[in-house]
Parts: sequence; C-alpha cells; structure tokens
Amino acid sequence: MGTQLDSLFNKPHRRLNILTNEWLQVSPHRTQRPWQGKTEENQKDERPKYDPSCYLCPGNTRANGIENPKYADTFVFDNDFGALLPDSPAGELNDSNLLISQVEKGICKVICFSPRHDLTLPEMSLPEIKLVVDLWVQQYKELGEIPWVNYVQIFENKGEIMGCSNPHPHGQIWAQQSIPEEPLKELKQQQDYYEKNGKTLLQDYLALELDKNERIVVQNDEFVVLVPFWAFWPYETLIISRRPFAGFTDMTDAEKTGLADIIKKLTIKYDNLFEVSFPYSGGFHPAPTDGKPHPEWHFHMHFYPPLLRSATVKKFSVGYEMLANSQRDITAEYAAEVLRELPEVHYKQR
Ligand code: H2U
Ligand code: ZN
Repeated sequence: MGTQLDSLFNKPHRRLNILTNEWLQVSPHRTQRPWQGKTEENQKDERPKYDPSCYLCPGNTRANGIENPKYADTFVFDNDFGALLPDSPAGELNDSNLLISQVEKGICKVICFSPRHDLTLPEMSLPEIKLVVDLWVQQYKELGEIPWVNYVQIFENKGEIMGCSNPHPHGQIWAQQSIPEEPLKELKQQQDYYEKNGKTLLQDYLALELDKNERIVVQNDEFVVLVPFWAFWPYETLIISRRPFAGFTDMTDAEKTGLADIIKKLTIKYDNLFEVSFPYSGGFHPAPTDGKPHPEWHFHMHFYPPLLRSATVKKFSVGYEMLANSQRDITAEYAAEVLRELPEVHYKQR
C-alpha cells in the first residue's frame, strides 16, 4: 500500500461495497475510545449430546406435535412456523402508486446439521460437514427447480445474541418467488461488471486481493476467505470460490469438499478469537433460480458476526447508522490480520 493510501486509511474515510453499491464509513481512530456500555453475558457452552427438551434432537417431538425421526447425520423439515407459505393465492395492490404491495409465496425449511445437540460446525468432522454441504446442494436443486421459486436463501443464525432460538446445530432455508433485496443488489452490480468486463466481479476482486495479500484470512485449493475491503461487521468475512461458478449445482466434488473444509477452518478461527462458540449470521449467495443463465454470478458466502472487542462486547447498529450510514471502527486489514494469526486447531482440542 502506498503512503498516500496508508494515511488515508488512518483517517476517517469511506469505502464502497462493490457488491451492493453502498458506501461504508470507516473511523479507525475510534477504536481507542473507552467502553462503559452494555456487555453481554459470556455465553456458557456446556451442552449434553442429547437434550430431551430440544425440538431438534432425533426422536423428539417438535413444538407442533410432529416427531423427528431418529436421524443419524443431517435432517431437513418444513419449518413449522415458516415466515413464507407456498399456497398463498396471487394478489397485488397498487393504490395511487402510493400503497404498493404483492403477495409473496415461499417455502421455509430447517436443516439440522448433526444429531448431536452439543456440536457446532467447527467441532464437526470434515466428512460430517461435507454431508451438510451435500444437503445444501440437494435443497438448492430441488427448491430451485420449482417453477415459481426464483431465489433460495440458505443461512444459519448461530448464538443467542443473533436471535438463534435453539443451540442444536441447525440452519434455515427460505425459497421464494421474489429475489430478495440483498441478492438483488448483488445481481445488478455483478451484471453491470460482467457486461463491461466479460469476467465476474468477484473473479477480478479475488485476484486483486490475492495479489495485495492484506485482507486474506485462510485459503484452500477451491476457496479463499477474506475480510472484504468494505466489511461492515467487525470480523465480517467473505468466502469466494476460486473458480467462477454460479450456484450450488455447478460445484464439482472437489469444490463441495473444499467448501466443507474452508467453513471448518474459518469457524475454528472464529471460535478461537474469544475462545467462545462464536455467534454469527452466515449464509450463501448463489445465483437466482429464475431459469435465466447467470454467467455474471460468482458463488460466495458471507459471515456477519456481531462481536466487537471481546466475547461480551457487541457492535450495535444504531443512531447514525440507522439514520445515515453504516460505519465501522476497526479496519478490514486489522480484522484480517487478527483472524489470520489465529490457530487452525479448535481451542477445546488444544
Ligand atoms: P433459528 O434458531 O434460526 O430461529 O431457527 C429455528 C427455526 O426452527 C425457527 O425458524 C423453527 C422455527 O420456526 N422451529 C420449527 O419449525 N419447529 C419447532 O418445533 C421449533 C422451531
Ligand atoms: Zn438438540
């Protein structure tokens, strides 16, 4: 980095998120400020292998009375309290171009990653995580093939702090008619870039990041983890495939195993950061399943963790951020360096 940029990055500055075309305010000098605000309880993470009161453990009865099978690896079911419903009749409203609304159809599912109540992704073995990847692939294909499903959002809320309702390792899928707002912004940005350059936006971005080597966290033969230049959450990361491909169904076997491996490596580092089961919302952005070709789309995964300076100090997104602009204090380069230096062996195994 040239000295001009060095001095720029030490002062308040803005960075552009090229995936969404939104600006971020960075205020690196603010990391020195004292914290006398809210601290979170250090979340205890001692769980039994099986919890008779858990809705997701094998053989248990869920909140609405349905019994889970005695599943041995992964298990997927229709969310009993899905936010979207598949059988809503079409309908829309436009009153004076001021009251605008449309019915939204969708399917919500829950995926249990493991029968073990006490595990999380970083503590599962590579073959076990690979089975989760296989299920994501299968669900993306199956749901994406439904003619009215145009986007399949696969994600995980981990930790109470992120609103996760149950510590049993699980994620969610929402498959729906509309392309939701975040992927829609990325679609436009990726399309614009591809039209101008004939390459994917993330292909060029990844090459630049590998060359600069300032924000890379960890990598394997198929995927690279980095803290994006425009990261908003303190230890936010982006997993980018080395080979540009669009969706889960385009992945080779090596890429599926590579994905399992890189998720394990990253989430181990996350747990090691504050030596707690690290909370986050994480999820994939594969191409829309709208039946159109998507040569512009480059498969990736986002991790948005809320913790800021310890296991008990969380970032709040309030005030200026609600009213004006997203903002962060620690730089992406600092966060990447911290994550990069962390061991690749889980602290509980040491
Ligand atoms: P979260 O932990 O990310 O909230 O996901 C758990 C989901 O599981 C949640 O969406 C569903 C909730 O609706 N659920 C069931 O479908 N059945 C149950 O018996 C409990 C929870
Ligand atoms: Zn459980």
